[in-house]
Parts: sequence; structure tokens; C-alpha cells
Amino acid sequence: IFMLSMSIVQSQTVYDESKVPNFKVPDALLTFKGKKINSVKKWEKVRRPELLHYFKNKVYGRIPKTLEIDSYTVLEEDSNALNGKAKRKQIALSFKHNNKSLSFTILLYLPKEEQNPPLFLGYNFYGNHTITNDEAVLISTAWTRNNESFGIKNNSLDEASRGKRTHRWAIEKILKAGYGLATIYYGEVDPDTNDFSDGIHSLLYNKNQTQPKPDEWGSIAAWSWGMSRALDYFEKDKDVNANKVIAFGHSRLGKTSLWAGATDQRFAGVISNNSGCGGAALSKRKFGETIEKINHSFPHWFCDNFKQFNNNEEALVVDQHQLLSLIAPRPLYVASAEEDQWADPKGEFLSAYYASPVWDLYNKQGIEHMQMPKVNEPIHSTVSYHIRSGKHDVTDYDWENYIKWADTFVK
Ligand code: GTR
Repeated sequence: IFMLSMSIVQSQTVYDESKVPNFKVPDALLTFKGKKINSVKKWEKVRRPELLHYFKNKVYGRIPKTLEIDSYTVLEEDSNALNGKAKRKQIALSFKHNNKSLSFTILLYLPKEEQNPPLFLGYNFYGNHTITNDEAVLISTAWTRNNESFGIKNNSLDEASRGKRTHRWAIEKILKAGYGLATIYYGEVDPDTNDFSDGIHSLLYNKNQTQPKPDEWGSIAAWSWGMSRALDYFEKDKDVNANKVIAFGHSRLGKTSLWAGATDQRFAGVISNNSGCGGAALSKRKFGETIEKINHSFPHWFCDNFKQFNNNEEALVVDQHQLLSLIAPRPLYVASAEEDQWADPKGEFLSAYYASPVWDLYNKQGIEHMQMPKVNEPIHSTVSYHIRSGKHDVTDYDWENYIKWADTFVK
């Protein structure tokens, strides 16, 4: 009984730098067998594949089969949206397999003056209609987490929640800077519950399979998969520049944008906004949210194999900076918030720092100094970082910096 109760009690949350354990940061440029990697060629042939393989099998889970878009439908379009500032399109992508089907809807805004603009692609938490007051945005019928302040009841969406998340999406600034914005309600790809009978997973089961195998995809990998399928669609849409799509995400959806950028090299850049544990933050620091805590609260986000590292970070032969390194040499922006200690801002910064030698290989500038910048003093280079004042959120300040960085390094 004692042993049992021990295992249910979780370790205390560490918010004190002096309690961070000593650990060796695994070298991004040293293979698992101890060989030094000193060229782009060796990185791409040997090291990058072995790291990617490890993250697939032990962290996010691998996708069992390829599944392509079965069909897509432009549900609606208007070349005079947002008071004439934008072109709007809503496109449903449909998938079919094993007599099951799934579809999700992309909401796309494009700046009117621009031909083939680059765009930011990011999921939203409560439905496409929450990111704008635009009344033409369709309301999702997918399962949604209740939220009293947004008026979301019975796990379903209606007019009450329209425009409730506009503050996180600087649409006007994005369009004005010449970028498009594409968003998808993440719950349409896989509802964010510990239930594998629904969402995209269920289309790809073998006979009699009811949940992913220990090395198969959790929800984060499923959401990342959805971002890649949106990119497949953009490759067919002449209105956008599919070579300049930036994967963006906040928090769990920032973990998702990182994994999308790591697994799909077509993404031209990646933004991780306050992604924290299992995202940009180093796991071995055990600061704020830990592997044990995240797997306890969200058992469905990672693959089952990742649970081997609950309170056992020592056994991990990688850390999250090596996830970031898989994005090299493409532009990467890691952002933290001062009051978001749960996501470990310092661990997010150090991760960008320790990943940087891989950008160096390509003669691209990463984070050069180990000293964390001051609050609201961004470092802009191919690998960028800022810590802004305030809490776990996406603000105009974040977007202003993402646009500046994208203007220089992606556009
Ligand atoms: C928290 C979780 C974080 C982060 C966040 C979010 O509850 O512990 O890892 O993902 O949710 O997505 O807002």
C-alpha cells in the first residue's frame, strides 16, 4: 500500500534555480555511438535521421501509415472580407480510410494586394470563429472543451463564443505586413481528450486495434500531421506561396508546430510560443512542468513510450534542444513569457542556445551566448528568442516580433 501511494504522489514542482539538477546536455553533434559530426552532409545523413527516429519512437510517436487528402471543398470564399482588407477562404479537407472519414476546415485570410503571399499557419483552441468577429466564419461542430467565460457549454460551439480569442491573433498586423493567416480548430483533427476511439487515429488502426501502439502517435503527432496536410493543400492553392508557410503554435500547439517543423521540412519557418515541457523547454532541468506531470495530466499527448521517462529524465538520451535542431537550417523563433514559469523560460532559451551549433554548420546564425536576454529585449537571428513581460498567452508584442523576424529570415 505504501509503494502504491508513493507512485501516485507526484514530485513537487521546482521553481527555484538552485534545485535544478546537474545534468549533461546531450550534444546535438555527437552521434549515439559517440561520433563527432562536423559537416552538413554527415548531419543530414547520419545524425538528423537518428535523432528524428528517436523522437518518433520515444517521444511523439510515429505515424502508422501515410494518408493523403481524399478531397477538398472550398466551402466559402469572399474577396472583400474584413472590410475589404482581405480575401477569405474556408476549405474543408476530407480523409477516408477503413470505412471511416474525417474532415477539418482551414480558415484562410490573405492580404488583398499581395500575389502568392507567405503565410502563418497555426491551430486555434476553440474554433476558427473565435479568432475574429467576422460573422462569415463557420462554426465547428466538433467536440470542444467547455469554457464558461467563452459561453461554451455541452462541449459544443455556437455564436456565443464568436470573437472570444481575437486578442491572440493580430490579423490586421499580419495582413498589413503582407502575410496570410491560416488557422484550423485542432479538435477537428483529434479531440483533446484521452480517448483514442475518435479523431484521425481511428482511421489508421489495424483490424481490432483500438489505441495506438507504444511507439505510435499521440495527439501532438496527430495535430502536427494535420498541419502537414494543410500544407499539402496549400501546394494546390495558387493563391498562396506554399514554399513560405510558417508553422506557428502556442503552448500545446507550440509543441505541435515544433514537431510539424521537425517532421516536415517543407515548412519554411517555425514559431514556438510558450511551448514549454515537451516543446522547446529542456526536460532534464525538471523546472516547472515535468515529463511525469505532463504525462499524468495529458496521457494522450505523447506516445506511450514517453512514459518510461516519468521522473526518469536521466534515461533520455536526447533533450528538447535536439528537437529544435531538427528544424535547422530553417528560421526558428522560440518565445517565452516572464510569468509563465510553468513552461520554464530559461529552459526554452537554453534549448535554443544548445541547438544552435547545428545552424552554425550551415553558416546560419543561432543563439550565440548562453546569457539569457532581458525581458522585452528580443534576439533576432535565424534562431530568434524573446521573453516578454506578462503571462502564458499570445500578444501583439509576440506577433510584432514574429513579423519582423519573418520579414528578414523567411520572406
Ligand atoms: C497546460 C500544460 C502545458 C501547456 C498548456 C496549454 O495545462 O501543462 O504543457 O500545453 O496547458 O496548452 O495551454
